[in-house]
Amino acid sequence: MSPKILITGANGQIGRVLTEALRQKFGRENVLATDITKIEDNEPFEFLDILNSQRLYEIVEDHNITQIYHLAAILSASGEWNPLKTWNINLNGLLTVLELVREKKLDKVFFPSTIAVFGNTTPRVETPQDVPLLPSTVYGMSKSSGELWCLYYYNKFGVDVRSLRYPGIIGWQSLPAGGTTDYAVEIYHAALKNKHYECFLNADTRLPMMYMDDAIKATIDLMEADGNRLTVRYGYNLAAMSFSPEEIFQEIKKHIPEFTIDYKPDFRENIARSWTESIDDRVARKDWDWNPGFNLKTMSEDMLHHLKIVFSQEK
Ligand code: AKB
Repeated sequence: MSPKILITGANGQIGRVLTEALRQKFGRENVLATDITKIEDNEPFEFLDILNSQRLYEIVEDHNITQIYHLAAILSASGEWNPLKTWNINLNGLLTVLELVREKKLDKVFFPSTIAVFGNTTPRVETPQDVPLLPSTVYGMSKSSGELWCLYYYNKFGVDVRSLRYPGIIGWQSLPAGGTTDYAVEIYHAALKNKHYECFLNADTRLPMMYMDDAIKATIDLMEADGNRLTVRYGYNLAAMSFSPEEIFQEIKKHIPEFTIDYKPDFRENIARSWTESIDDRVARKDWDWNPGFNLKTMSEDMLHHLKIVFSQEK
């Protein structure tokens, strides 16, 4: 029998693509999108503010939900403008979901963690799975505490919680909002539209990144994996590629030779510097056969191909 899935934050950068992918796999009627705003053609859909626990309980009962992908969160850069609100949404939102999954005995829950859990005491290169976590942003603090809560609910109550530490995610389907890795999506739009990009990070600030297709594959594969094989119930390290703004710029320039760039780092540079450069994801590879499909070259070809189509349809 098909699971009945609820996605929170379904209109976000990952949520939109994940909702579509899950609908392809399990059938549209089995995947309920929820968010605080609505976009067109996203049925079935329910409005949901993740802090409204009563509404969440009602929706889960009304739709006979069996699994939750809990994506609703405020990201690293916007989180710094309103730390207490970010903590409230990110941490209390998660606790509401975990408590509901426990009480209603739902089958599974997915929690997106992030490379933002790492901090200045974390080894920066090929960061291992288990390392000191002293995150510098409230977003990172909320996700690192969230990982601990996931582990607690798994150990104490047997809640089947699964989690990934996403790197920066790059996709053509939508522009991200409020993250530090957003530049790596914006740069493709700017290359095609203006032939110039002003980058808010320094030229050499390397970060772990991943193409959207791989992020969606990783998420669904982890959720579908045999639970007995999983040894990590907080956040799995997950890697595909690492690059700096200058490296992605040079890659795009191979396709658009007239493309130019300026570097004007802002507060997001400090956030990026507090994260790591590259990730050791051997545990994910061993436990549930994780293997990424895209590198910087193949991702750039695919991004530019799709964005050209999208922009030509806008004209
Ligand atoms: C952000 O930049 O805040 C996110 C993330 C790495 O979690 N993309």
